[in-house]
Amino acid sequence: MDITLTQTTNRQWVGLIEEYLQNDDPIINVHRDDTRKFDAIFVGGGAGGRFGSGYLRAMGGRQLIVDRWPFLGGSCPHQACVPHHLFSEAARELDLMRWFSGKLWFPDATNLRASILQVVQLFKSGRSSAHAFMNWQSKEQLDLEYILNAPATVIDNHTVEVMGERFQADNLVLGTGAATVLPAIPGIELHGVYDYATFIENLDFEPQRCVVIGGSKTGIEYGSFFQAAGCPTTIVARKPLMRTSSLHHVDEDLRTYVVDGMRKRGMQILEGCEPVAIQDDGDGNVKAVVIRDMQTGSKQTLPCDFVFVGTGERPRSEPYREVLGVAVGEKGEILVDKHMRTSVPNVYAIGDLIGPPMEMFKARKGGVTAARNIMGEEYELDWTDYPDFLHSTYEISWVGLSEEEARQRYDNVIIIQMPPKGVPLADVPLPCAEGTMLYAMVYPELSGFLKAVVDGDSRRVLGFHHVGFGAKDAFQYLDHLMRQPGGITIDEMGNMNELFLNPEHFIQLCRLRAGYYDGPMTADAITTLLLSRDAYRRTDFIVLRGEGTQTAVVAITRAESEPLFSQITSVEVLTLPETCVFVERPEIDPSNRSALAEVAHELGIRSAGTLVVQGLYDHVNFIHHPNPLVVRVVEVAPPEPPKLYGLARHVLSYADLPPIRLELERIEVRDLAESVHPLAYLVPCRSGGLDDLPAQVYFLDQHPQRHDWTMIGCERSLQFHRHFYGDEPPRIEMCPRRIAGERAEPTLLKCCLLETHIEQDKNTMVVPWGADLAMVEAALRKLAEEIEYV
Ligand code: FAD
Ligand code: COM
Repeated sequence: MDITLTQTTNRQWVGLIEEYLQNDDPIINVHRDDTRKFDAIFVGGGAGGRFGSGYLRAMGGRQLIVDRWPFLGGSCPHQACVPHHLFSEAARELDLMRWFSGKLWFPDATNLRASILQVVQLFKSGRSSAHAFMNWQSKEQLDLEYILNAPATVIDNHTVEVMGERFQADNLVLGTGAATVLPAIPGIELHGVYDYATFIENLDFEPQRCVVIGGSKTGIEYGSFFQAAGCPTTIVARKPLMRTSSLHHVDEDLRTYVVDGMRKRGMQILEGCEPVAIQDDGDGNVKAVVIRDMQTGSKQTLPCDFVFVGTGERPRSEPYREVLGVAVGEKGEILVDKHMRTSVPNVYAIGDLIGPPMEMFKARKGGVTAARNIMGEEYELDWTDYPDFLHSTYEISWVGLSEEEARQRYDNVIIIQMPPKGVPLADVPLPCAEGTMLYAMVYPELSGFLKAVVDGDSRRVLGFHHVGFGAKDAFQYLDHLMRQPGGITIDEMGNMNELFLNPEHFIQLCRLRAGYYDGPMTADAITTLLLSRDAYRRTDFIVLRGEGTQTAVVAITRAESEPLFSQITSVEVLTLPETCVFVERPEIDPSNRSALAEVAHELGIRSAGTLVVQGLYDHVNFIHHPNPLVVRVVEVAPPEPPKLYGLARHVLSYADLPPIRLELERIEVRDLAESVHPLAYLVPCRSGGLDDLPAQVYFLDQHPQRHDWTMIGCERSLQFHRHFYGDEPPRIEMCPRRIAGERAEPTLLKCCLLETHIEQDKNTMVVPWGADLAMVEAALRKLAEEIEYV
């Protein structure tokens, strides 16, 4: 049938396609009166061929598509993406019904069984309208020339034969796609064994029990649909699900969420196993699948009446190898350069025919790339990195690096994850948004998963990973933004005007997580931020530095204490910038509480404030609500500094004590001396500065000749005097203990009557006159016993 001169409508096309699916006549739409040679013949009018043709035509070239089917668009609308999305939507609906069985407005779904056959038939009865649109649009809107329902045979690199007629072109673009390679096992030909294409074309019974062979995307997607429909399903896969070589950048946490979720819904997943045979029930129907554990070699028989082969597809390259001699790779994929040129001049190849990734974006962009180069443009396509997705009963999308990959390449990887690592899934009803709101309220553990992977140094987004619904679109834009020069930073993301509730909750939150904190210094913002982060197992407090010297301090608890890092589970904001002071004091040891208390005192920070010090070795520590124990040190002077005070300060520089601030109460020996006017003075020992008193000074420790002196000393000196000279001179009391009297406030002083031990006198600690550091430390510790500190 030649429709070249007919103005077609979508409705006409539906009828035509239905009719031509049943016969072998070609549908011809070729401008015979156009004398120009074709710039390119597209062999295969799938996504690659159709998009390439459209682009070439728009660039002013002449093209011809030849397809064996009576419609354009290829496998996508006929047997692949479109039915896949229908089945996945059905799976999502059915899954919801099962979880909510008998709840709210949901009917009892205990015995719910959806007909798989009916959904397949629904698709088959509707797909022609999508096909029709492809044909109509290609002809009436894009002005493409095509011959449909006619297989093409390539004769040479310029010639294609269709239904006995030869067409010439400057170039050929091969885009005939891929097909499932069925495993070569006994029973593969039995009734009841299907791949994605035959499942749609040939299913003629209602499956009761299914075995999916292969863990490909299709295996996971269709298997999830069968299980949700009420057909118990087992997936048999050689590798762990989602760890097949055709999927890259799969994050392990995301994978765990997905695969655990499938098991939670009753699917049996047998990884590390391969099929050995499919058993016949005696009537040519499937009875069971025999599988073998690849490690142990043990066999298992899985009864079923339905086998779905989801082992992935292989390019259909044989004819081109034979006729044109194009170079192919290990799996039969036609090898092309970034222009989509094959090894044969003027022959291009695109789409699934050139191997993985077998995705629409590559087919369409490949076709466009071939067209642009054919039309004289130098244009390259790099398909090595791309966003990806699949369905279980969820929509699962990811782009960029997984956490593991990022950690291998970057030092400062920041993870924003929902539910956070280590927190029970049921504790966090996030990410709730499109399609997960009901789950969030009733089954929080089913409300999805998301993860953002960020480079904390550059603040660039490295990867996003999502399980839920409705994020797929956002991911293709995220991919685009991430591929801009310099990528996209979380700060740029934070500037987006969100259409909230959106499944990508991390858009705003991610700003709060990466390194330097430039989010709001509010308790809510900080709490939200930290609850989505991990902390090192020894971290109990976090100091957040904002703009300038803005500083906040929080206390945290972690989910676990064993792993190196675990999720922060609670946050107590101790202080915000209004009450927190940050200083750099390189000479201060910030691990020394008393030193921190001293700086706080010096800066006038009292018990309502907080001081954060960046000190020795750039270490950072803080003192919160400084309220050090104030100890009065009553001590005679000289020497300078008074000895006990000097010892106590020394002790505070190293001992693990609560914050203590020393206040010196000097007993000035000179003042004592000047209170009397003797002929001479006798002082206990030669302490610096006491030799120029108003009268002659003698030192008791030198045992001088007896003079008419007045002694400045304590009880022990008097005992010495009695011992040396047999009498008692006039004496001015110098004993700190006596002078201090009874004290209410914590006091440290010394007494020469003590020799080997320290004494406590209510709040006063008394050490021997010749006390060492250990004794002073013990005295201070005793005074601090009642003090609570961190
Ligand atoms: P095809 O679309 O397969 O087109 C090849 C065309 O060549 C067909 O029209 C065929 O009739 C024609 N042809 C073959 N031999 C001849 C011949 N000798 N003469 C003339 N014509 C011939 N990708 C996504 O991005 N998203 C999805 O959701 C998605 N879901 C999928 C679900 C399933 C079950 C499968 C199997 C794949 C899915 N894919 C998906 C992948 C996607 O369908 C393919 O990557 C894409 O369709 C490939 O396009 P293509 O043009 O290379 O090949
Ligand atoms: C989409 C088919 S189903 S195509 O990519 O528009 O040709």
